[in-house]
Amino acid sequence: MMDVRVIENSELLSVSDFNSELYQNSMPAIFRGAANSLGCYNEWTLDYLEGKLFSKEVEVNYCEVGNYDFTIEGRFQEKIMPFSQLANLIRFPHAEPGTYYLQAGNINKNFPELFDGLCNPRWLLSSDCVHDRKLWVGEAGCTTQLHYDTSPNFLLQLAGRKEGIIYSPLDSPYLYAKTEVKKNHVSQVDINNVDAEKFPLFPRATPIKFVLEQGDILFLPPGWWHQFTSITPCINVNFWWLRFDVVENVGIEYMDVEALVVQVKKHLDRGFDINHQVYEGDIILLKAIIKGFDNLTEALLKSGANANVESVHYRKGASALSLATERQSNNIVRLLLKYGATDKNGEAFALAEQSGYTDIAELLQQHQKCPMAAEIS
Ligand SMILES: O=C(O)CCC(=O)C(=O)O
Repeated sequence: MMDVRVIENSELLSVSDFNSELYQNSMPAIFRGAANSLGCYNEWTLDYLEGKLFSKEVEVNYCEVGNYDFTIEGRFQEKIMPFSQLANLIRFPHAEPGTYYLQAGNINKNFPELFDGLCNPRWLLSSDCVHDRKLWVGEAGCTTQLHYDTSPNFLLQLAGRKEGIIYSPLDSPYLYAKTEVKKNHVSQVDINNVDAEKFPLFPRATPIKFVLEQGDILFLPPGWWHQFTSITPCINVNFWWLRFDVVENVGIEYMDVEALVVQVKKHLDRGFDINHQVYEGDIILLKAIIKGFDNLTEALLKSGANANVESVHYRKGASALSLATERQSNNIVRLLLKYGATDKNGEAFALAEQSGYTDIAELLQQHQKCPMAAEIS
């Protein structure tokens, strides 16, 4: 059995350490008490939610036996009821044998009453794109079936205690994802009652178990399998978010420009700005240049990235053109010129001359004399 990383003094974890130690290494972690230190969640009890949502009709799942596996027809029933009724079902023992769960309520769409009381986990930058905020309110004993998500997730434990079991994406061959479209992120295995004949490889998977306490935040990178069970009545909010980090994709150097334009467009359609800053503070175009990805640089320029952007991180004030020159990337210099880069104060030209990069110096000089030349050549 492995343990999840627990960060006790999460206020000491900077955004860039979060990025380099956890996000980029696909490493889950619990930030103890981090939701409490945000301040906005201290009131989030059942009474607080009832005050905000009293007579609002909400969709609640009722599950008599087993876990809430949405891929199994009839596993749970959906019931519409005022929130106050759900609150009472959670507060007081009831005659029904099963459990009630307001599961993954879409806050952005259905719960504007809660907007004022929400704030982002500290490691989300404004340039990250939160595309979903979900509300989870249920009794002890509610279990969400083992599955993974494709976006990074912050799960906030706002009331109660919840047990989590997670598995690395590397365990996927042992977790038997369903094969049907739209269900293939859900495991076929009931991990509390494993059918050993049907799932012989399951014992090779390594579970990581932990308990989320009131006030904790769990960071779950994309692709990590997870199943949660409420130990007591629980209130959770989770944030699914995205970063515009096509630059980090494995194998990107082999993709063609048009395929990358499609990827970039997907991010833009989700609300990203083409001049989105990565964690280090520079925009994505500069990162592509530094990494020497000609194809991605072209895709970003084609999609409207600013060819004259200046760095704040790699070398403060350096232009995209100077950074490409420093790296002796003739192709990228040519591309930047084609998409409107200008050599402010002749900095890139001086750099090319000093470093003996005669091809680039010539390109820059030619362009200065005749801006169309770089495009023609
Ligand atoms: O808390 C739960 O029941 C499930 C939460 C979950 O699946 C998630 O945050 O992705």
